[in-house]
Amino acid sequence: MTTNSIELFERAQRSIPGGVNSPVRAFKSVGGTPVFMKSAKGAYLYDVDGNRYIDYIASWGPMILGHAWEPTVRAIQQYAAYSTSYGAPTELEVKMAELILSMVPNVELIRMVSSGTEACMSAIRLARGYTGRNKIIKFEGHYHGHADSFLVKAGSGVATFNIQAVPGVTAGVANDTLTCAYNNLDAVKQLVAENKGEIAAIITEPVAGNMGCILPHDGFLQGLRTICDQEDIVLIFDEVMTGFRLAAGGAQEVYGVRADLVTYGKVIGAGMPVGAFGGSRKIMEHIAPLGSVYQAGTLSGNPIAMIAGYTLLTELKNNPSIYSELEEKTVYLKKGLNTVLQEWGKPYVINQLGSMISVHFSGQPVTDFASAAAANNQLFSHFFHAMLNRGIYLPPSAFESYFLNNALTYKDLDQTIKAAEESLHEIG
Ligand code: KE4
Repeated sequence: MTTNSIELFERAQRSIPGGVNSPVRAFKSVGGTPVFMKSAKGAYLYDVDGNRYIDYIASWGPMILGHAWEPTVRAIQQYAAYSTSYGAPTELEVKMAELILSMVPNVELIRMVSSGTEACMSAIRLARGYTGRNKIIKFEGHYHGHADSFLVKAGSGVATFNIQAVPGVTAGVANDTLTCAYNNLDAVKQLVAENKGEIAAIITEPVAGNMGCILPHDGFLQGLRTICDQEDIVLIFDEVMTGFRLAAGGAQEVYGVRADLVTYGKVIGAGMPVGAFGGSRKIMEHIAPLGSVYQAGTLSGNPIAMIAGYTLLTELKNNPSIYSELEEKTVYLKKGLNTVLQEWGKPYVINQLGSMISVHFSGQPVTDFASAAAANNQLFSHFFHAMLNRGIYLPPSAFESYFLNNALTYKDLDQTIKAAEESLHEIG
């Protein structure tokens, strides 16, 4: 029963475009009415009709230790009483920057912003200012936020709604964004050769999470590193999703490949609005006020967001076993889903790394946007609702990764696997 959600959604559409403040929340690709949440605790969400859900979105990544994690809540309450914003530098920002630098060794300077979009937008501007070049390469199905340069063949909501060309993005901007298939190093080499000396940056999700979860092929990231070294191109890892989720050092630590610039979001704010971009001093020194690449933000380094993120990152740094616990839980879930999907007997693929996982109803490996889009995503919509009706909250799109939180118990995982078995039986 979701009466209150239905009423709220009707009311919301009278004052908010589509009734939501971010398109993927609208359930448009899976159909039906979005569920309005009232509260959450640990691994569980509670909607406005009193239904409980086991959460596999984790607010699209941030809630890695579960919702309303006590130390973060207490820190926010304490610091909010001092003021929620100063518009002046604070020690909290210095402590946060020092903590991130201690966890990601190749980041020598870091700038805080208020979203992943801002982080990626600023990183691209910096790469262009540093190199004096205009073009960037991004991969089809990757999503780096909604800045104009990135809305070319993007993933996440842009893919979910199959928006081929986003109105409002000028041809001039779009022409400076080159795209090719993820995991296709030859295609990257061809683009670089065709645009010799014109490419400022290659930006990639080191592990893609915006077309489902898709891993880099062996050698792909190192291949990008080599190309960038040879061509003086800035390599940007968009770790808004993977940063501090896959490991304390993110995908850079997992794959042993170092980018020139790295962007962060989600986990570093513990659910508060935070993004960041950082990298080598020689590049970051071009950012104002040191250099002329201008970037700014009224609420950048906001004290409440800083103390929330600092509290969470400190826990992750001091307890690296959290990552192995998350991996073990995700592998357990993967094994259970594999069992029920094999019994179901139709084509499927599960992609997983660390606590990122996604199920694709596909008879071929899902390794790039084309193969993700070729999956039976209509069937995913039915699976999504069958799971939702059984109290399992998956991302409402086949073009998203699921995120596990460490508050999940093995009982929750067993309940999820059971719900999947029943859902697959229901959808036939
Ligand atoms: P935000 O501006 O939404 O904080 O971050 C943009 C962004 C940048 N880079 C990556 C790899 C991302 O995944 C994101 C945002 N992720 C989506 C989920 N796929 C946010 C959910 C939403 O758009 O509501």
